[in-house]
Amino acid sequence: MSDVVTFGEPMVLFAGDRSEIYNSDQFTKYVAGSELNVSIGLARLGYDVIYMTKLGEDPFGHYIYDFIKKEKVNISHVKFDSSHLTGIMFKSKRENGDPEIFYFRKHSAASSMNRSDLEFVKKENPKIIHLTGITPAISNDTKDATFYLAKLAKEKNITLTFDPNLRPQLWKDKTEMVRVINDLAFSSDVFLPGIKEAEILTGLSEPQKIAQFYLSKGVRIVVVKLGEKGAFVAKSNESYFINSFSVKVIDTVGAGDGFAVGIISGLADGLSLRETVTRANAIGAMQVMTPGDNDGLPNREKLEEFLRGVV
Ligand code: KDG
Repeated sequence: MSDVVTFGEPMVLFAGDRSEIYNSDQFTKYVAGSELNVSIGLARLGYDVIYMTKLGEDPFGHYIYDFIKKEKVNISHVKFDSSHLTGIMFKSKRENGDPEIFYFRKHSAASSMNRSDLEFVKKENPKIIHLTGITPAISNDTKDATFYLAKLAKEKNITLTFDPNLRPQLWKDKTEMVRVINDLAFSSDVFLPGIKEAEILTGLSEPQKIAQFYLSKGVRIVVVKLGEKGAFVAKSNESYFINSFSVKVIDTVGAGDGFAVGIISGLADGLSLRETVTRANAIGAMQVMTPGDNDGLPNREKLEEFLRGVV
């Protein structure tokens, strides 16, 4: 029995040296992908994480495979696909705010994943399944597979954590994005929207009202991420704000994945909700201090040092 199962699309990331991709001359190679970032973060904390994906039979697919292997993520279900390519992502370098993002991922190997690739999860029976709103956006097959895992989590009483990770550029239209993401959110146990995402999904702007909306749909724990202001957390009998950590931001991408690592690991370690969200804020903060999408995710020692204020 593994601790966590997740699946999604990993990409080779080329991070440019200027504030626009157009003007960048030098690009540094990293590996990206929300669910992969979460898997890496959890593996660094010592969890047994199964990450499922499909990679192209190309240099980038092999590069990603070797990268994940080194991180000790369980990749026994990862497949290579010789008829599709590995996805690629570009991002610019911004001093302030979110970078510009551009993808080459249409018809990628990962977008050809379907529910039959996830049959193994039934036998695996993990404690937690983690899903994001990116995977259902990349193809109809991956959308179906995402709903399949959400249903399986319900049937087998597996905790489902869900990060909406809205990527409007991957959806046909906003109405479909909101409908699909809310359907998945309503079936999750722990929902992790950013405040701007939650505004798009609900039309509400106050964290308390947003949390109440999802709790009334059956979600057990709602954590609204507020960036520099920390997070608002709510479940049936408790709700409060938790402050963030003040750090020097190098790049904001991957903060939400770091946050999810803190939530999932806190739940798995049996921490209180307050301690769990504090850990989530800490890992999110550690991630934004680095240029890649997962290079700031800590091991236990670094996390404890950070929490003690040593760093
Ligand atoms: O959450 C960080 C991700 O945005 C990044 O690593 C790439 O998965 C990614 C995406 O689809 O944007």
